[in-house]
Amino acid sequence: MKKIYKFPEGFWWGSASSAEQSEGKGNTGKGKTIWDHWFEIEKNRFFDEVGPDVTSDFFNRYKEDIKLMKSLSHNSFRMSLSWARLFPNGDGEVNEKAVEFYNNVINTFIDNDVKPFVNLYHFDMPMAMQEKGGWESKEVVEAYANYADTCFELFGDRIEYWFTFNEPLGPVLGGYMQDFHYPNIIDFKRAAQVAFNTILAHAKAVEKFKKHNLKSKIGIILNLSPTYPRSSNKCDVEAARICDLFYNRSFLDPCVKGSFPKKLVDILKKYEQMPVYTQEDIETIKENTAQILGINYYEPRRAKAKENVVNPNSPFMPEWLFDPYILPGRKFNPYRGWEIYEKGILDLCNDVKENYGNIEGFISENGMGVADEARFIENGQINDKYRIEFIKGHLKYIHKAIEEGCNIKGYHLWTFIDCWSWMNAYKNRYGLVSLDLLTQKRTVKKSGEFYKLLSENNGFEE
Ligand code: BGP
Repeated sequence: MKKIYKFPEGFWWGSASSAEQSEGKGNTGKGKTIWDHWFEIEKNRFFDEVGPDVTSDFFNRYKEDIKLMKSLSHNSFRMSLSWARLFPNGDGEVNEKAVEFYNNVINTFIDNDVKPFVNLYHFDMPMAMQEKGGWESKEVVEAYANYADTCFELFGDRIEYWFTFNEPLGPVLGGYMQDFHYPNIIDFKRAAQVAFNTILAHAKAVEKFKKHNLKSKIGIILNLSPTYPRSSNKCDVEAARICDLFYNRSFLDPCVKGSFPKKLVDILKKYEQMPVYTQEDIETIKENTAQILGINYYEPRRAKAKENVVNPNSPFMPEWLFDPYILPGRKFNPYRGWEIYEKGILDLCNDVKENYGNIEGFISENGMGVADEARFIENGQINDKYRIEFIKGHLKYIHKAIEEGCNIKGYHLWTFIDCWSWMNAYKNRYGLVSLDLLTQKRTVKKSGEFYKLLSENNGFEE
C-alpha cells in the first residue's frame, strides 16, 4: 500500500547556499576573507587547488539562477550576505556597490516569488577582522553587530527571516580545535572564547534587530547531531551526555534559552577552560534569544566511555571525556565520511519540541555530497537516485515529527547548484543542479525534477 506524505500548507520547500561558496569575487571591491587568505598561503590544503575566487559565479549569474529556482518550484531559498563585501575592512563605511548588488539579488528573488531567507555569517570572516583577533576579540563582536544593524536598515523591509549565524560551531571546531579552518589553532580555551563571543555576537545582533521594529523574525542556524551512547551501560550513557553538552547544548541552550548548561560550565571550570566574560554579556545573551531555529542535520554523533587514559601532555579536548563510537554496519556516505541515519532528524525535532519550548523551526540544511557524479549521467543528465532516496528517507521522519506536534515549517536542501565546499572545494557535489566548472553550465539533475514535483504536490507518495 502506498502512503502519501503530505506536508502542512505553506511548507517551505527550497534550498540553501552561502556567499563564500557560490558568489565568487565579483567587481564590488570585496575585501579578503580568511578563505582567500588561507588559499593564498596554503593552496595544497584545498581539493585540486581550487579556491573561492570564482566558485559558481552567482555574482554574475544570479538572475538566471533565481529563474531556475523558480522553474523548479522553490518557494524559498537561504542565501548569506558577505560581511567582507559590504564592509571590505569589516567596519567603517558600507560599500555602496555591494549594497546595490544585494538589493538587486533580493529584488530578483522577490520578483520570482522565491522568499529569500538571509543569513549574516557563514564561516566567512573578513581578513581585516581576523587580523584584529577574529572571534576572540570583543572589537570584532562590535563590528559584527554594526554590520548586522546596517543590514537590517538596508534590507529589513523585504526580508521575512533573518539568521545571525550558520553553524557557529564550525569555525570553533575548524579554526581552534581540529585544523580545518583558518587560523588553524589548536587550543580549547581559545575555542571556548570564540564560541562565547559568537554567542554574544548573535545576541547583540538580535538586540539591534529588535530596535528596528520589523515584522520579520530573527534566529540562528545550528548544526545539531542527536548523540547516541554505544549501549545502555551507564558509563556509555554518561559519555554521550557529555559529548552532547559540548557539541549541541553549548550553542542550543544560550541561543534558544538564554543560559548555559550548568554541567558544561562545571566541566570547563574543572579543566580551567573558561572563557573571559562580563555579567553584562550574560544579561545580553539572556535577553536576546532566537525567535526561530534552523536545524542543519547531516549525521548523528555516537559516543562511548573512554577506553584509555588520557595523555596529560596533550591539549585539552572534549574527547578527554568520551570516545567517539563508530556503529558497526552503519549506513554511510563514503565520499564525505558521514553516517546516514534518517531517524536522527525525528529525534532532534522531538528534542527541540520537548526541551526548547517547541520554538518555530525548520530543517535549514540536509543533503548528500557525492564525488564524480558524471558516472551517473544518462541521456545527458545525472541520475542521482541516491539523493532522491536520501531526501525521501529524511522527509518521512520530518513528516512524522510534524504529526507528533513538532513546529517544523520547512525543508531546505543543501544545495541548489553544486557549490564550493571549503577544503573539499568541488570534490563532493550536493546540488539539485550540476555545475560544469569549466564552462559554468548548469544542468538539472534527476533530483531537481523530483524536488520540483515534491514542492508542487507539497509532499510525495511511496
Ligand atoms: C554545512 C555547511 C555548508 C556546507 C555543508 C556540506 O556544514 O553549513 O556550508 O558546506 O555543510 O559540508 P561540506 O561542504 O563540508 O561537505
